[in-house]
Amino acid sequence: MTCRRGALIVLEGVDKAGKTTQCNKLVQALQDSGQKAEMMKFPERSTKIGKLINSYLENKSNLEDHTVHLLFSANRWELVPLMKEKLEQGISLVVDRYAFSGVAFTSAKPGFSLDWCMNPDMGLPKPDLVMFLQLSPSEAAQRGQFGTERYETTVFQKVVQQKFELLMKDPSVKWQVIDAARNIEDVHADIKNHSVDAIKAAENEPMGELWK
Ligand code: NYM
Repeated sequence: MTCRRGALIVLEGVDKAGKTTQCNKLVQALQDSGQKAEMMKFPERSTKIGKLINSYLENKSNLEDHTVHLLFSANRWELVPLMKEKLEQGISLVVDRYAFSGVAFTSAKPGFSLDWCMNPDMGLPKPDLVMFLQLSPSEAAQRGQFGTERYETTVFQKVVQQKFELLMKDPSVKWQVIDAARNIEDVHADIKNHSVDAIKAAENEPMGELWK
């Protein structure tokens, strides 16, 4: 008997929405209930491409805007063989940011269309579920100061939020909006329920290709 594939579950949202905390809690909860699950995050800063991105985000180097967009995409593509291998082994992947962050952040810069930004990520493994952790800019501000990385300003994040809203109109992607203003445990319970359903549904479905 062939093994059932794992599900590709993505968490997206503006900065401070609690994505990383919730990804960690979800992986732990899935493992505790006997499911095979692992976490991944993008950008994956440990690869050669990831190191270029890291230095850019930390303002230690400057990269031309199109160039850095393509590097973020290349950083996803370089991990596709590993992602597919794990999914085929029945491991569900919980991913902290994916192509949607790629498009939302670059298209928030002047002169970048959504279409141009989506192109390089077309054909990536398609998530079985994308949960968008919704948090208003004022609620995000109450969670403390932004860090010192590039893009971490309230003005830029507001535009990023609008770009995410445009992406969420695409019915070819299974979006689920999660109210991230609630306490950590309530948000987690919600995320876990949606994930368990997605894992069950994915077992019987072939892997799709994003935006194709
Ligand atoms: N980011 C992330 C992009 O601009 N493009 C992408 O494709 C991805 C995946 O990098 N501000 C931005 C969003 C974040 C930053 O932050 C990565 P973190 O804290 O590592 O998630």
